[in-house]
Amino acid sequence: MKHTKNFILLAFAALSLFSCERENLKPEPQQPSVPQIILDTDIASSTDDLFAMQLLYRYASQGRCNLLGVVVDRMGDTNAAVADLMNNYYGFPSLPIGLERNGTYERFGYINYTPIAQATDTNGNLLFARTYSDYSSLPDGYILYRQLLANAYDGSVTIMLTGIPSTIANLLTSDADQYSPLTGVELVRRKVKRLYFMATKLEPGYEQEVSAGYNRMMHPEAARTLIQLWPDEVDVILSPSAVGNLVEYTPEQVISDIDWTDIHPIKQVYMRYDCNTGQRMWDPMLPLQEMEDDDLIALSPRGRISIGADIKVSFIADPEGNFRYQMPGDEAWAQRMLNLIRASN
Ligand SMILES: [Ca+2]
Repeated sequence: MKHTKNFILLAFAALSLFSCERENLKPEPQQPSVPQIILDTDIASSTDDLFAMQLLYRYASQGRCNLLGVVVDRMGDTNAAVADLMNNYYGFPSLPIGLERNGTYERFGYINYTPIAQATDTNGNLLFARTYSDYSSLPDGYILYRQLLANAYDGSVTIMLTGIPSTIANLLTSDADQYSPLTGVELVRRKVKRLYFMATKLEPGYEQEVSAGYNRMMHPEAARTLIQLWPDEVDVILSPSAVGNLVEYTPEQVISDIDWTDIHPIKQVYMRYDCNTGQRMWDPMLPLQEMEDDDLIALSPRGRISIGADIKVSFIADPEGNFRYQMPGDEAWAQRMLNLIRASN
């Protein structure tokens, strides 16, 4: 009996040794081969967010990137509904959506998208399919960030912030929760590869801003939190308004380019609203930089950013710095950028 017991114990020991060895042989999890992207959008400030989204859906459909989720950083269920119908229209009905509930609501530049979200066909059915009927069930934007980052490979996530920095600020000030034992800052430090932020009025030769850009003015405290808490180890690429300013997609051209249907969310926006408001293709500069050739949009040398009491930022050149900003191109460059946006329709 004793012998049998010893034999069983030995067998167990051998088995556990074997499984330890198997554990050691297990390959390291592979880094994803394509960019893993979270879009953080104010969606109803101007129409350029819609084109940034359209580009991302197209790249994702071609397998060139993976969309992890959409964060709607402007408050309001209608804005979440527009993100939802965009996800559905472009073939991503399961893409998670998070909604800001402690940020900016109706400030200047706000487009009320209710007629798009509620548009119906002649039978009274919604013109654009949606996944959700009740947007109160969506997680807060910063909670979605925490879920997505907790599940991502280390150093793998690219964030594209084409809107107001309130949700990122809420992420950065968040504490450990059921999704991760890490604070928001630690989650960003560990999981995020790069942040793109459509912001600033920095231009070559202007190392100090002349005025804070729109996205930061929408929530100055959040802008300060982002710049002060963002980890030095994680790269940031700013897209100053001077870059997108050069790329104009006129409302007439948008409508005539989408000539095969009227049932298209961007075309519906252009058919129902006066979009001739001086807006330019600012936000698409983020996906274009990430997904197209490296030399498509020139970048400044590396540096650091400091933020003053007036939330204007100064750029201090530093080869070890984690901030760079995009540089505007010439007329031929602007045409090339516009063509890439038009090709995504
Ligand atoms: Ca925007």
